[in-house]
Amino acid sequence: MKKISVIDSHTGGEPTRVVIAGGPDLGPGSVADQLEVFREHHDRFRSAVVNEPRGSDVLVGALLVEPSDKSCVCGVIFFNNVGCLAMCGHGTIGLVVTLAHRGKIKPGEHKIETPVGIVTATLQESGEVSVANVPSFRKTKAATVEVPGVGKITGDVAWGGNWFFLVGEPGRELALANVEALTDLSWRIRQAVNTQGFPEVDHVELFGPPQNGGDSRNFVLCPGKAYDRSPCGTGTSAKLACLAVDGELAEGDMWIQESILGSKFTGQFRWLNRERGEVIPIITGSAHVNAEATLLLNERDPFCWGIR
Ligand code: PYC
Repeated sequence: MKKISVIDSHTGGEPTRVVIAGGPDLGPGSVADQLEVFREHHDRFRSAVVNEPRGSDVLVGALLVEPSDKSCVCGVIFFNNVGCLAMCGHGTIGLVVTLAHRGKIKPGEHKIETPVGIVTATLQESGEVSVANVPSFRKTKAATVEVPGVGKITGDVAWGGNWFFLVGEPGRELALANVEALTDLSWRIRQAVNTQGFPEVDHVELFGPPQNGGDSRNFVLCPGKAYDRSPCGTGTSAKLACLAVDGELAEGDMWIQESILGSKFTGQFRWLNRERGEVIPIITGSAHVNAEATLLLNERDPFCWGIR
């Protein structure tokens, strides 16, 4: 019987499961190198941790690994129901709150190595966490794609630690009652975007007017077809990069992004390279630990490695 120790939390409603013991040995190297080993040799471990019957399509896993940069408190590989994520904003906030819950860190600044770069998380005395994310930028403004069954949809392609297609006017109200329609629309958009020039896009982000005191509400569809219950840290980062280059938000000003649930992240940015349109987004939010558990993997269980 294999045992895996995990701590669960949620950030604005979006769950994170941090693997604190029992993970595979990924060998030496950077977290990007370790991600390749994880992808190549340990995909069933990923599935066992996040997929049914122990998890769900919504759950994001966070495997703690050795950082190659020793100034970092840890390295992390994020994963979901279908594969690995380059970065995860809500997951980083969940990870920091989990490390604090375990007494591993105190309020202050903590660097974390991800496969796409080092992020700096600040745990505040209040328990809130601010994440200075990886450099973010817009690749393409106003790309129009033909979406079968829908028509032409225009959006921006931007990187915020994952690749996003951001649609400002999706033509549907961003309300929980519309989740099925929003999921169907976003999935169609993603397929059209991927086949019509942007194969790298893995998340679709729809925007609408705020309903809970923020600046905007979003609906984010993740690569495994689950929607993000939080405002999505990497999605908010991609949005900040677009706002910055369009001159719609000034350096240091606050942008409050609501999720489809109404939970909020506060975003700000600082310029990294104004000519190239590169910003460092800073995303602030809160997470709550809600379980400490040991997962049991018994090879005699037909669904030991998850339902995939
Ligand atoms: O917060 O960056 C994020 C995220 C990505 C996928 C789910 N959450």
